Amino acid sequence: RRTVLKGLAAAPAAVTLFNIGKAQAAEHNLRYGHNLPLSHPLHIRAQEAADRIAKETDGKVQLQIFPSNQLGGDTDMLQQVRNGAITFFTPSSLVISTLVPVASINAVGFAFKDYEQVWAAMDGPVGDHIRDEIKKPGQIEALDVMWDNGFRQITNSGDPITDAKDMAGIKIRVPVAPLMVDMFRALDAAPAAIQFSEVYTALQTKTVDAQENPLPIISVAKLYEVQKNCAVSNHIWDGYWFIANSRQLNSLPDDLRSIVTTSLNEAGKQQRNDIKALNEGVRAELEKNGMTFNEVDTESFRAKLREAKFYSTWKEKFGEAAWGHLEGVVGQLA
Ligand code: X2X
Repeated sequence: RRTVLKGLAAAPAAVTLFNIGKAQAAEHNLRYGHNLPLSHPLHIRAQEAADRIAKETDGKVQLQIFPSNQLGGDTDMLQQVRNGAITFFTPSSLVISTLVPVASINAVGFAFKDYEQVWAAMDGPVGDHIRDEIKKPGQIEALDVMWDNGFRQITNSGDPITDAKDMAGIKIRVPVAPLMVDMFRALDAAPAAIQFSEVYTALQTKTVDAQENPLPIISVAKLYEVQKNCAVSNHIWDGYWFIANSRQLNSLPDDLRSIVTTSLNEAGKQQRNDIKALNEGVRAELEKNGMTFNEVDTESFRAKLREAKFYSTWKEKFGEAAWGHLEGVVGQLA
């Protein structure tokens, strides 16, 4: 509760000149919280959408963005979007899986070969299935376009990780998601579920030795300052659902709601391109900042997961329907 009040009282991070010009009170103030620094494409594109919304609604709708966990950690923001303290939140598939378990199905180890498969699944049957589950309890819903987080890579500060056996005993931070804890336990690591807001400090103080995230996040969150190696594991793909509080979204007049959702969905499509481009370019920047990259024997990881019955366990948890949708796109898993 304290963090909510603190966050809402704070000035918006990026008040644009346009919004200052439109100083008269908006009729609809929408609040959006997320967990990433200002320099991440998710924030940049969302801010562009906010500017477009203000302009196209003649200032009637203001989308105020609270980046960088200003409103609290992911668990707090998930609660806030459910109870209407905020209108929007972008949890990753992992973060929302604490509420909607099937949402972590895209994070089954080594499910996707490339982005073509990712978007075929998430803009298709897998995404539809998850979207329905998100909506079921009646509090929140996901906008049509999912935003990208990326393929996740493992960083650490000890010896480089090149094979699954190198994971044994490694203290690794994972997002607060049962699937992630289970997957890294299956690899004989010692996973610790920690919210993103605490990751830099956890690495700096050596509470954990390792973490895993897409390269754009490793860059914007400056994790290269507290990590030495990056193993290019591509072990899972992760994305952000653009979640709305249903009551607030649907209480907007149709014309205004349409501007809001169209602006956000189109920004999401552009954000996907940004991440793709960054994935290709950011490695050189991270190397300049002292990180060393190495390839990994991904087959050793898959074999270890199979052996630990990771795939069969999670197939049962997610259910035949969801698993079938995923295999329909990526082929037989495991
Ligand atoms: O917490 C993470 O690692 C992050 C930023 O990737 C997510 O939001 C899942």
